[in-house]
Amino acid sequence: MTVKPRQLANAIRALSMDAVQAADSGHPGMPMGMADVATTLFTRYLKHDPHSPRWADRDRFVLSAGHGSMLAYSLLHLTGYARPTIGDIRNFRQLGSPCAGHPENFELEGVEVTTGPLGQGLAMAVGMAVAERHLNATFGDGLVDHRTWVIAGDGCLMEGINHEAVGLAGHLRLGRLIVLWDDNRITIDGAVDLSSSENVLGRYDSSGWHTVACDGHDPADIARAIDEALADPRPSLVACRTIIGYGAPSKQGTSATHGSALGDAEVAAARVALGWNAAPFEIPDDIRAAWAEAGARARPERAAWEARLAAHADRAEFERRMAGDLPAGFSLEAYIDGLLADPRKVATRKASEMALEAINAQLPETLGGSADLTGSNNTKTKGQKPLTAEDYSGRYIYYGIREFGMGAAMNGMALHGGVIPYGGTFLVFSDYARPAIRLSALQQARVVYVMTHDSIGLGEDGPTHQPVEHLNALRLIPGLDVFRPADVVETAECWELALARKDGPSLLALSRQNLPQVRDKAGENLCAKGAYRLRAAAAPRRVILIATGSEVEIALGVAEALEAAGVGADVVSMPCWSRFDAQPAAYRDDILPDLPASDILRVSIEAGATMGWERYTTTRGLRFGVDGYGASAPAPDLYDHFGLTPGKIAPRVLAALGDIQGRLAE
Ligand SMILES: Cc1ncc(C[n+]2csc(CCOP(=O)(O)OP(=O)(O)O)c2C)c(N)n1
Ligand SMILES: [Mg+2]
Repeated sequence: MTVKPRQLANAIRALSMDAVQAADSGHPGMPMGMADVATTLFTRYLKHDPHSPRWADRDRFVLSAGHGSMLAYSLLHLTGYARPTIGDIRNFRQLGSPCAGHPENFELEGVEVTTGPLGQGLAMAVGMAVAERHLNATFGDGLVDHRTWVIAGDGCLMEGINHEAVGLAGHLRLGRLIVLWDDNRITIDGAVDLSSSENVLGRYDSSGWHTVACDGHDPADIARAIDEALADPRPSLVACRTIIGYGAPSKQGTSATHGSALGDAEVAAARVALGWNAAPFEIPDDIRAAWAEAGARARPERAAWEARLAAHADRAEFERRMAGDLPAGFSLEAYIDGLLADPRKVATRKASEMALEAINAQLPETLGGSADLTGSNNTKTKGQKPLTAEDYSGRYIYYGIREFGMGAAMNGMALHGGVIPYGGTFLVFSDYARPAIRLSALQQARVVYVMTHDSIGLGEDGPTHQPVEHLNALRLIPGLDVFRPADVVETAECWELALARKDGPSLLALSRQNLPQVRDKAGENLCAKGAYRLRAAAAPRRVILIATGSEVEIALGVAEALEAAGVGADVVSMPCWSRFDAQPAAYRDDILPDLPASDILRVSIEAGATMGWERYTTTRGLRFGVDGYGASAPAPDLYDHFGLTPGKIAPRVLAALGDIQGRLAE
């Protein structure tokens, strides 16, 4: 190659500063600072083929410092991916361009995960590295043998989740994970030492990582450090000393380059300083050719891999798993039939374990785990061996008390492909994992959150452990299916739906307390519609009781009391709002007929915040729930205390009907 590495890197610098300038918004500093490191990685180490971006054995590259998105877009464009085109880059940050403000996995091949919320990219990379080792243990070196590379900034390392991710990666000795840290000592507010005096390498060292430093503007020194990282069996942190905004003569080294356009004068001065004579968005032919050649480096390797796959005994299974398809014969029907024949009263967390026994036996791709609540979340099935540094073939991960780290790692696993991750904690601690749950949904990742102890029904642990606002807070996350099954059958159905959903996450909210089996008829998966009529009114219908999870049993009790008073009441079980909302209007109108409250009173019962239930009860209906914090007591006492018993709800429903009658008579 006659073109010097510095010139290759300058192509990244020019595209980045010009795109940010054109948009008059964006982050030029990071791409300009890390251009030399990224060039070394992409021209000498990264195993990828822009012409086959989904090649299963490609290295995964994660730009954890997602604000430096122009770095990723430049690299993808220059190495020969079909998108982004130069037109896409010209439209950086504009509506319709795949070059979004921060990299989005659903916009561009080669963008493996969505980054921008600092810290999560690196934590997702940990999950990718786990998936890689697990699949390697399953399918062997011939099919799975790749690395996970991360570019992270000071922010990614400062965020709390970094502690969780680094702890997990060190413990699992994920030696194929290499983090290139943009050690520029600058963040938005100024110098890193305004807010931090941490010995970062020391922290990584003590977590079982290999650490090494290099001059991030010297290709030979960068390569030396990467070679050292490759040779070390531990995960590696490479501290790359860089100058943010490298090449912008009056602004480099300062936070002024972090997140705003450099300005026309500074861009012009940078062209001079870098010796870059090409017009904006133009790449000189020799430099373009050299980048294309670098992009084609791994093509022979990919071809050899294709040949190995073609001849591999497990080819069909490997392809199925990487495509994310469930095995053709997968079904929970036999298991559910067994429940119908022999009804069970169990907590839905136990019901989830029972369903998982049937699921894990049929689906080798599930990778379970819990954030140190295995025995409470009921996430581990009988045959499940732990996944450890000594044995990556295990299918159960002890995440430790790292809810956020677990969620992010599961996102990485799901987006790596080949595995379906599920992981547990208490529903109340969904708050600790919430940013990862949000990213599961945004990234369309199939992750299953198993969240138990889903209400005051957990009892004596009290209000710190009793979720109240969580169900509705989670339902607000667009693209997340929140399931709250009422019994052992619904739990199996919800699991079926979660697994079948290739393009998004699901969260199962499960009870600690035992619940009677309310479903007794075989047939279709009724939870698929999100809500269904569990019991139809016997007397003329005046009330529709809508309940979820453990409160369906209560709704049935209320219906009984109302019917005894001559008032007909439907009971609607509503395990999943989002799925119900997606049903055709005719179905929704059948379940919740659009009538004035004078004709039918709608009542919701859920042991959580009532705000939001107006959506289904209308503001004229009644909403029974818990609008403050819970309390410490045995569950039955709490249900009574908060007025969530048939004996307390039925009279209030009758009184409301009486009021309506009274008003009508006036
Ligand atoms: C969780 C989170 N908090 C805050 C931000 C806003 N933010 C974006 S970049 C940044 C500073 C990051 O500093 P560093 O990683 O050192 O990036 P550099 O300035 O070196 O490019 C902040 C605070 C964010 N994207 N994510
Ligand atoms: Mg920085």
